[in-house]
Amino acid sequence: LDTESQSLIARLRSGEPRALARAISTVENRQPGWTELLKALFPHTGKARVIGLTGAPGSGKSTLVDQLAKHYRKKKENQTVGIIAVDPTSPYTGGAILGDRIRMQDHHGDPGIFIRSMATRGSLGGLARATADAATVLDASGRDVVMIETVGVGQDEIDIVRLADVTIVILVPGMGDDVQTIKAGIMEIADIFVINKSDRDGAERVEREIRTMQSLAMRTRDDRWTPTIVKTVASEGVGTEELATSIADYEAYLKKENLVFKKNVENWQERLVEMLRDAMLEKARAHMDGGSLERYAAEIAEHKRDPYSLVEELVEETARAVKPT
Ligand SMILES: Nc1nc2c(ncn2[C@@H]2O[C@H](COP(=O)(O)OP(=O)(O)OP(=O)(O)O)[C@@H](O)[C@H]2O)c(=O)[nH]1
Ligand SMILES: [Mg+2]
Repeated sequence: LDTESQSLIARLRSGEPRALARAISTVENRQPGWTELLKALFPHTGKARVIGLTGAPGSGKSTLVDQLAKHYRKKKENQTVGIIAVDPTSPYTGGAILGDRIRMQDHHGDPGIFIRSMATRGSLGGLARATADAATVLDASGRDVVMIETVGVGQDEIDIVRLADVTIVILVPGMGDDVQTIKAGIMEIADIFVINKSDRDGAERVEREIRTMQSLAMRTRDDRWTPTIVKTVASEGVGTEELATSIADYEAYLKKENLVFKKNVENWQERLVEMLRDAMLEKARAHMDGGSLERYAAEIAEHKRDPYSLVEELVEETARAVKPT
């Protein structure tokens, strides 16, 4: 590592927000030295509690994250918090992105809360990778709690929350947001359900639906935990304490059942596959000039060659090229 990187790491480890922002940008944008940086930071990770929050656009994720952040700051240990808000870039919620940024300025002035928004859909290495790497940097910087907010819409989100120690799925009453319409995949990842906007009619109904779904579940979870349900009114701070207690309860449960390590191994297994896939693909691409992929695709579409032999050839070529001489 050059002296500049070393000094960046030292400043980051002492909690300096500017160093933190710079390091996250470096890994997020895959700037020169990003892997070296992550390699150097990895030994300092594994201490932060990572909490993932997901839910439909406008369900109150940011408001809830905000409340939790305040809670952890005040709570006995005066914990430091890092927040990653994965921006919804879908045009439907375009207006909400700006709203997020403004609302989250709330903590400005408290260096104990660091907020970063990621708008990197389609970036090199993918959104899930970028988010995971940003979380690694926050962890290494000594943040006690890392919260990741993401809109619960698809596989990307499931991949993102998978790296969390605790996953919270936020539902709201009404608005066709009933349990039935929520993607099954999203419902399954919840360790805790939050019914936010409980000041509205229908919170009881959502709770009943979750209970019904739980009683009908085809199989019990591997960890045998029954996800808790917490009702909140995030905009008023109602239910924040109870949610924090539920989070702590689940963490205590994992510890008591010796499941923390197991969960970590499972997470890493998935992430390793992804990292390997990325790295291999990158190597393969390095052997093709920019236009090759498009040209190959055209040849296949025209039935001039078959994709199966092509992939075999490319894999062999790449393997030959990376073999040490
Ligand atoms: N009535 C009511 N409004 C709430 C509650 N919690 C949040 N809101 C409001 O709902 C709106 C959306 O809240 P956000 O926290 O931005 O929601 P979000 O899920 O982060 O939204 P995106 O990031 O755009 O997906 C804001 O106007 C909040 O003030 C609640 O418990 N009750
Ligand atoms: Mg938000």
